[in-house]
Amino acid sequence: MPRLWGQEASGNCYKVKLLASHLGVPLEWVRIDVTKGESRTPAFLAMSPAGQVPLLRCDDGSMLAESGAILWYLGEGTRFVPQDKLAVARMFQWMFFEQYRVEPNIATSRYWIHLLSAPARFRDQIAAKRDPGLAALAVMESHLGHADGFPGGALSLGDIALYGYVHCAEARRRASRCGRRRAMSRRPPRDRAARRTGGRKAGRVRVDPL
Ligand SMILES: N[C@@H](CCC(=O)N[C@@H](CS)C(=O)NCC(=O)O)C(=O)O
Repeated sequence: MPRLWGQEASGNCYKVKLLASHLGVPLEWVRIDVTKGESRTPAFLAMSPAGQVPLLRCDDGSMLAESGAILWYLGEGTRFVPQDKLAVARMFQWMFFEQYRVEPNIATSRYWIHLLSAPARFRDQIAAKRDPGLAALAVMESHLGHADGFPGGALSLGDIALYGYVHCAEARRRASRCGRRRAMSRRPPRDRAARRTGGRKAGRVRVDPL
């Protein structure tokens, strides 16, 4: 069974759990507390050079980091990847957009506010992220004026990638259609395997609004 190192409140980890849940792929969940430096230990860095979660150990023992790469690894050849070459490229267009415009603004603010619980300490940084974060949401909203997803059509890895953080952004109403809520609202089920291994708390990912 693939093993996923992650932290519940991380949208990057949530993306992977959400896709795995849709696909019925069981994941063994190993909880890492990045706020306590658990992703920067020598042992973890040996598996993940950037010292970040999510980190996937594939069935053959290979390690894979970066949420987008993991989504592709799990999703390739499934209904979450379009058949048409241009549609695949457009799916990647939105996945790269997520990493460059959404994740650096919305995810980092969320990290300071909710994981570190230190909004006052990071007040200036959070303020600096607000306009670019809203601008990213506006780009998405504009796209949704003429499409029903990212890129549109059947649910794709682009929808999953963007849903990871946008669904819990403060201005989430702006992108309320992102990922077509009804289909996306399915949350990962409890990870019984992870509960068996080491008693670490796993299961339903709870993501609070930013
Ligand atoms: N681009 C990466 C970002 C991963 C990332 O930022 N992970 C955070 C948690 S959401 C982390 O591990 N932070 C701990 C650290 O950087 O030390 C992805 O999409 O997976």
